[in-house]
Amino acid sequence: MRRACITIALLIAAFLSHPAAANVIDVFAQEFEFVPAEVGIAPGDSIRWTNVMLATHTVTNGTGSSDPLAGSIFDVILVPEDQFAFQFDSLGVYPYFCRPHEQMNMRGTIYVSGFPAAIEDEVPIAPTLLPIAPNPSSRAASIPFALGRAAHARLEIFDAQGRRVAVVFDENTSAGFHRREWDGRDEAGCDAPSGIYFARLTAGGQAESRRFVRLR
Ligand SMILES: [Cu+2]
Repeated sequence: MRRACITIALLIAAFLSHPAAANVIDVFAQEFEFVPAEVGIAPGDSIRWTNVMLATHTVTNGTGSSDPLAGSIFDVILVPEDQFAFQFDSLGVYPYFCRPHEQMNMRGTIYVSGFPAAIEDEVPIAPTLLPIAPNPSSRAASIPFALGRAAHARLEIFDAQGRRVAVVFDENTSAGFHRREWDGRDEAGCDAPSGIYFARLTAGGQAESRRFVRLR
């Protein structure tokens, strides 16, 4: 009897916690910025903030500490490696900020729209490359990046002379955080030599580059 009750409770819990097509989108506290800073989602989607810095941050709704509504919906302290997820059920625009780094303009905005296609255009694609690891790398290099909204994106590797060495990917990419590996091989499949390289992420006509070193 008790087991049946637990089973039914679990089924109800699973049903309630599983609204149709809800997504979880990652935002990272990275280099005193929220990345991506602007995210468009649909009602029922969740944002999951992760602090990948060694500093402590907060995720506080509102436009700043002078905002009378600051912290009224969420106000969470994230120590290094902490995560906080929040499900946005209601339509609206939700600005938020980090209390300790408000003066550094550490802010973001979540757009919750019932018409994702309409609001999508208002959210910048803002292709952002995050620090490549390991750096220097001897074999594969892990390249983290983020997009503010879904877009066709291309990630290329160039050498110090500006020659393209490899195309890591070139495809439609969802909003949020991603991580791709460059296996260290050039377009001919040969191991690229030691040296300075640049990863370049291009999306929506914008490009961002990040330097890294390869040591074999
Ligand atoms: Cu902060």
